[in-house]
Amino acid sequence: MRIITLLFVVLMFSFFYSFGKESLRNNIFKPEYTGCSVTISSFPYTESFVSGWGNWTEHVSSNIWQRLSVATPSTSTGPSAAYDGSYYLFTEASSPNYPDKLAIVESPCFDLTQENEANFQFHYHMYGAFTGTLSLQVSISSDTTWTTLWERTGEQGDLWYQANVDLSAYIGETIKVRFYARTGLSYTSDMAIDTIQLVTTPISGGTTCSTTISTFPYNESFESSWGDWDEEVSMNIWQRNSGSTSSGLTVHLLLLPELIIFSPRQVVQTHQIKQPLLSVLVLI
Ligand SMILES: [Ca+2]
Repeated sequence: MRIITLLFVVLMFSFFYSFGKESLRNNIFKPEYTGCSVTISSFPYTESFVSGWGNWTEHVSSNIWQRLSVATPSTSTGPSAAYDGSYYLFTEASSPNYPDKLAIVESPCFDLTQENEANFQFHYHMYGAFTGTLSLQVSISSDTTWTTLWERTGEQGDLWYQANVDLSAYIGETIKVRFYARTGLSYTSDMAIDTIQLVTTPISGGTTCSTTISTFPYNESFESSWGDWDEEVSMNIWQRNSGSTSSGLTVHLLLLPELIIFSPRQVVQTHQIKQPLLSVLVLI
């Protein structure tokens, strides 16, 4: 009987200890709505963190999101420089900020009540063997619910990528967005963001048809030019070439969706990594 009683006490202690830890965790990282201290209603909106954090704020004083102008302190993770200008924000994943530590940085509010179109653009950098997850979430200002609109998990290569997120579903609302990051299993999880924009016009090159092909079969071999293919704005990663590439260690391998090239009717998805071997294009 004593043994049964002892087991019961241990089980109850274990339950309340776990519950307490989870409750504490939820309190610390409670995703509550924090109001609109600043509301942006003039577009296009741009923030490159040139002179500070702009109107972006870290949500829970976790001090994981940091503003930096040089390479992140740890090797083999994080960018070596900003995408634009000198400064960017990144998750400092060095101890004690891993594993699985939550870091949130929130935008000001954006008034979309007078707009007919809205696209959110940003550059992100996720380099490191144990890179965690970076999400972009949105909330209507009168709501406490956050909806994930974009998400990447794991290493994406030592590159800055551009993400374009359609906010047309939020036309007529005042919204706030936030970057919701979870660090990975080690310090090699420095995830960075830079050059954030909210534009109320169609995204250049991505959503409009500069040329429409209506005669088939269609063929493009890039012999004399790019044809009617365009690289997405400011990427400058795709290049037209003959012969071998200048480096034998750079290849393109399909791994995750990343809009790089737009044709009149097709989108090419590609992912660039540092390991050599293979080059694949997939049309969807
Ligand atoms: Ca910048």
